[in-house]
Parts: sequence; C-alpha cells; structure tokens
Amino acid sequence: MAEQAIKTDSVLASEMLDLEAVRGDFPILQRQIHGQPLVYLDSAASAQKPRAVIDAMRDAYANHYANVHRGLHVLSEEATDGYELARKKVADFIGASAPDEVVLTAGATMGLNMIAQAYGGAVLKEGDEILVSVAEHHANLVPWQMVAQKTGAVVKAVPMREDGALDMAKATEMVSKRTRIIAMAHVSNVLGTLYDIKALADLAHAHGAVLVVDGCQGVVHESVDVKALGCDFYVFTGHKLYGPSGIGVVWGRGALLAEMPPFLGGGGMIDRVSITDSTYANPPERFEAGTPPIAESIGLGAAIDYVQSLGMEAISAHEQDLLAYAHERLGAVAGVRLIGTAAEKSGVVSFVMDCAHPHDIATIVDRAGVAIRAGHHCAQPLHEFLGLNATARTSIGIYNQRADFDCLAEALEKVKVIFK
Ligand code: C6P
Repeated sequence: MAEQAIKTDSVLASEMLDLEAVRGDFPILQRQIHGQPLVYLDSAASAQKPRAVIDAMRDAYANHYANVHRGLHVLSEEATDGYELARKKVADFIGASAPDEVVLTAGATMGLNMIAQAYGGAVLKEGDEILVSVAEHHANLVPWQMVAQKTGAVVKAVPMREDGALDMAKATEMVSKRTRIIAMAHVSNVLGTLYDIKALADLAHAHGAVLVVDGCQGVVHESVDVKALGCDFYVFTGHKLYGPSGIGVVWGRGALLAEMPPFLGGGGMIDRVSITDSTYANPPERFEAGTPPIAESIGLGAAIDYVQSLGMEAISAHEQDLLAYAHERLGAVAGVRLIGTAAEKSGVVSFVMDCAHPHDIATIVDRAGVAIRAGHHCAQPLHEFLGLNATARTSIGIYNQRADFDCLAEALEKVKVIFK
C-alpha cells in the first residue's frame, strides 16, 4: 500500500515536468550535429546550460561586476551581494544549517583536495586508515593518496558487488578503529550506483570517523539534505548541475570547518597578517583565498533556482523513468552488456559491446548526433576491478527523453553493421 502510494506520487511528479518547456530552456538543443538533431547523453561529464544561467552570468558581467568583499563602491557591493546570495541558495538547496557552512571553491576537485589536505592533513597519523570504494572518481582518490603519503596513513578500497552495488558487508568488515575518514561517492559516475549515505555515515560515526561524500553525480539527480544524510562533508561541482564550470561547493559541518586549518593562503582568508605569521578568518572565508569565481557563483545560484523551479522530485521521477527505459532499450540490443545494474541507481548507464571498442562506439554514434562518453571516466581502479579497459557511458539530464535512447539504440545497430 505504502509502495503503491510512493509509485503514484512519483508518477504524478514525473507528469509535473513539462519536458517540452524544459527542452526549450536549453538553446544548445537547437543545434544540429552532423546534420542530425543533437542527442546529448553526456551530462555526467558536464551538463548543458539553461537560458536562465546564461542570462544571469551575462547580467552579472554587463551590469554588476567588480571584485567582492573588497570595495566600498556600489558595484563591489552588488557583486558581493550576488556572491553571498549564491552561497545562501546553495545552503538552502542542500539543507545546510547556515550559509557559513558552505565554502565556494573552483570545483569539486579543488574541494576534495581541500578536505584531504586541510582536514586529513590535520587529523591523520601514521597507520590511520582512509576507506574509499573501488569505484571512486580519481578526484576522490588521488587527493587521499597524496595526504596518506604525507602522513603515513593508508588508503583502503571497498569492492563493489557483481551488480555494481557497494559491498556494504565488506565495508563493515573493513572499517576499524584506525579508520579516520570514509570518502565515497553519492552516485558512481560509471556504474550509476546510488550509495546508502545514511548507512555509511552511521558506520563512520560508530568508529569515530567522518564521512566525506563526493556528491558530484548525486546532487544533480537526487534531492539532497545533508542533515538527513548524516554526512560530515558534501562536495559537488556547478557545471554538472546546469551551472557554469569553475565553481564548486564544499559543505562541512560547522564544528569541523571551525577546527580546520586553511588550505590555501592569500587575500581574503586572513584576520591579521604580519611578516612572520598570520591569523585566519572564520569559515567560510578561511577557505576562500584570492578572488573567488564571482560570475560563476551567480550562475550557480541561477542554476539552483532553475532546478528548484522544476522541483527535484519531478526531476528524479522523470530521470528514473528514463533510466528504466535506457536499461530496457540498450539491454535489448544484442551484443550490448550493461555495466552497473544495482537496484538503487541514478542517471548513468554504461555498457560495452562484443564487437567494438567504446571509443569506436562513441565515434560512430556521434555521426548520428548522439553524444556519449567513452574511456575510463577517471575511474581507472574500477575498470581494472571490472576487468575492462574502457566503457561507453550514457548519462541523463533533465532535458533527455525516451526518443534519445531510441536514437542511440538505432546508432548501436549501425556500430554492429560496421564492426560485424
Ligand atoms: N566527472 C565525468 O565525466 P570536477 O572536474 O572537479 O568538476 O569534478 C570531478 C568529479 C568528481 N567526482 C565525480 C563523481 C565526478 O563524476 C567528477 C567529474 C566527469 O564523469 C569528468 S571526469
């Protein structure tokens, strides 16, 4: 009965998304590629931008631009207001307790490096352990390796199960009293697996560790409430959320940010400076050295307004419908093997074909106007674990429709003809 109610809700939510209007909001969807209408199935790499974001950034540069937090003139005040409003929009969007818990960075990679160096560098001791999953994007792996090499800590990777779900039994087995940090994705950028963040947070906290979530592929598909998820840090990037590149977010619990030393030194992050030493500003300024991404933050704020105007529930319902259709449609193409079929998934469908290398697949479907990604997707350890050197990956954005996967499936038939 409860399941029935949820299903009805999601169907209603899906119906609430006016797909034609949404598609009309994205100018790039008017483009033809090789004489065919663009079918963009690469939003996990970077999403396309709605007019609202493009206009907000143009307006910021045309009418309100100056440096922030520095000038006493009108333009600087307006730019500062725009920048701080973006911080507040992010805080509201992810359920942060206060805007001060939101650090605006140059992107998720910068944010994860910041947490690894500033938090990890301060707490990790020789023999401590950092638990990741084998499916992590390099951005949530290499920074931990770097801080491990500096501190003598050890990085350990939890395997995935056959279907691509995280092996929670193994994670529970591998966590120990030496585990200081668990760092995992919200959603895998290759498998699409949705990690059980609440369970991971409970596991971390039961061992006195913190949970860092790489939310790049999560926040775009799922409604995020950092307090309900129970994590300690949540990181994402603007350009996958229909915003600009060059902007990202680190949310951290207030108490953790307050104790964390700065990552980069420079203007804007200090309290007092003398020739020999300095004291630092409170968070978030402590972590925002130098001129920040000003127009980009305003663009991110506009992107958040945009997705909120559609509603994250409606977006999720629409994308879950497409995900099921993509599995069905691509899974029915003879010779295609889906990679990642966990019960809990979001937004990503990867696959391989018997007859062709993923790079060849991507090149051939591009001739039909279909943009997909091929390679290791910055997740080499996962591909090694799967015994593959590459996969072809489709990823879903709010503007995608069932017909996009029909086009792809037809193009895959051509791949078979060429490589038979
Ligand atoms: N993944 C993809 O095609 P940046 O580059 O800093 O904005 O985001 C890095 C990043 C971190 N974590 C995850 C889970 C990601 O998917 C990405 C970016 C792109 O899968 C580009 S490699």
